[in-house]
Amino acid sequence: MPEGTLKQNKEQSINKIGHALHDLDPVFNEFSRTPELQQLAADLRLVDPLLLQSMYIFKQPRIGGEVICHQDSTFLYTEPQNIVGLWFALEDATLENGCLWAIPGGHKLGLKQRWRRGVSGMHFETYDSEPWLEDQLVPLEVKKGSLILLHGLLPHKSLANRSARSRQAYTLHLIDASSNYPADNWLQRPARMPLKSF
Ligand SMILES: O=C(O)CCC(=O)C(=O)O
Repeated sequence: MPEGTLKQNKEQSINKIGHALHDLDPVFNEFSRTPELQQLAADLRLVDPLLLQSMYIFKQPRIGGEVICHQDSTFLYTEPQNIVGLWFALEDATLENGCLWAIPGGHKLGLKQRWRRGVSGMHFETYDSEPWLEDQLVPLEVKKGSLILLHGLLPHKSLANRSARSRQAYTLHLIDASSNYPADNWLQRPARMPLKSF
């Protein structure tokens, strides 16, 4: 609303909470640092995994917004590009409440953009200005409790939630300690809060 008042209560207005729940909150720390997830990281050939960021995404009933097609490496760039996204469905994710969509094999198409910090602020650096072939996106409808693994280069999106049901998700992004995480990435940790492993 123009005057800054909320249309509905605060709990149903929050878009997402991030980006260090796994380090700041004991509940999310416990959820994110399990032997099973540590094994998953090893299976994904992350030799020395670091938990880079976490987000609680609410996708609220009726007002949950669209997330346009993107690659996570655009925002969380590493050299080499080995970031992995873990997307946990905390509720059933369906076509009606805005499930994820992804382009099968799209992680082989190369990085289109980087969101970089420059002298005058953040900007996109574009390597490939061709739009995503959105007709190749397929829906990833999943049950509550499912985990979707996202390669950092996989193009994915989610549509707006116009339904009466929320579509809550928790995401965690992992990198390998041996990869370079540039100082001009948007997300930076203060020195007093270094990234940690499992
Ligand atoms: O959960 C969603 O709707 C989209 C999340 C996503 O694409 C992301 O955080 O990179």
